[in-house]
Amino acid sequence: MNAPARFSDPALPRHDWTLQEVEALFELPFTELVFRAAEVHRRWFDPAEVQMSQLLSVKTGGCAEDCGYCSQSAHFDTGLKAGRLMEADLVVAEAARAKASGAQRFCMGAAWRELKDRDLPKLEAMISGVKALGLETCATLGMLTPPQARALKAAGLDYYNHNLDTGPEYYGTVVSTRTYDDRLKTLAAVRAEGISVCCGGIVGMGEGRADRAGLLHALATLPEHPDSLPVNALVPVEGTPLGDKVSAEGRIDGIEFVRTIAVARLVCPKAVVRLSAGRETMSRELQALCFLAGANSIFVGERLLTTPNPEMASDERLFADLGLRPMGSGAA
Ligand code: SAM
Ligand code: DTB
Ligand code: SF4
Repeated sequence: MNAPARFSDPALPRHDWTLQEVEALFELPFTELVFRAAEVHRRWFDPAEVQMSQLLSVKTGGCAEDCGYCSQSAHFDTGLKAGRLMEADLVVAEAARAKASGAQRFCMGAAWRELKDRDLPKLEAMISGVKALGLETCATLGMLTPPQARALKAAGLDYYNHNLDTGPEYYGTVVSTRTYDDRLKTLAAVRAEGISVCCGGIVGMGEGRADRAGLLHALATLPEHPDSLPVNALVPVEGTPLGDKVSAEGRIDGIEFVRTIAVARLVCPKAVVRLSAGRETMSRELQALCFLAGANSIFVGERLLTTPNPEMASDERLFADLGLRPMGSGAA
């Protein structure tokens, strides 16, 4: 017989989390929550190591979806200039620069509702070219069909990013052009083809703690936990409904952000938890707390997809001051 959950090892992955259990973690005293998360983090990872990914927007703007946070939706006037899908050789040249500056994974993002078969050959060329540089490959291209997922895997795709973004109840407030179920279908197609899953969400969109718990509950009860779990803090973009709302009402409280990271670490103990968008306006101390609470991945480079990210030199100083090093760098 399995031991009741409260007696079992807290570092072992579980898929039977209840929403109430996830909510109860959020309610723990802050230092207790961070301590527990730090303990679990050490069971699976070296806490001095941080994985580094670099993003490139390979197709910018003009997206058919109406995600209320996004600079790239054609539904909002954000002043962003839409572009065409980049040529593969230019993408591979950018990836080579990313590798030279220390990135281990290169993530190609496209502002699409779904991948169209006509664009597959270019994507395949990009993925195989980036892979040939010795980088891990990641793509985020919207919804995929199972045959498309198979083709991307065959081209050398290691990770696919497809976020659930928030709890199921708040989802309809954030986006109306697709459903939670649409997202789950693509995640299942990606998994079925043996591609690693990168799936997380955004906090600070005006959602409540119950929605943050709802997101983490949804991730923790997937048939397999995400391999990468990005926690983005909303980057408010002028002209988007949620960006304008957050600019008026204020950003997410830093302590609550750290709580979200810690709960992510506890409910998906083996996932690489990524401190993702929003670092540009976070203090060094807040980022340090995120690393203590179990974050062990960041995006590097001065741009995310369309918004700014800290300069490489300031991240290098932060790593040096905190005694952190890139994952897999071999240093002791
Ligand atoms: N179109 C694809 C999709 O939506 O899956 C891929 C690109 S989309 C920009 C990837 C993710 O970026 C979104 O799921 C969302 O979590 C994050 N994101 C987009 N805009 C953001 C913002 N302003 N602040 C924080 N995260 C954001
Ligand atoms: C993820 O969760 N965060 C990244 C990546 N996956 C694709 C994207 C962040 C985008 C932030 C807004 C922008 O730069 O446009
Ligand atoms: Fe399009 Fe992705 Fe932006 Fe939504 S988040 S509008 S799907 S690019």
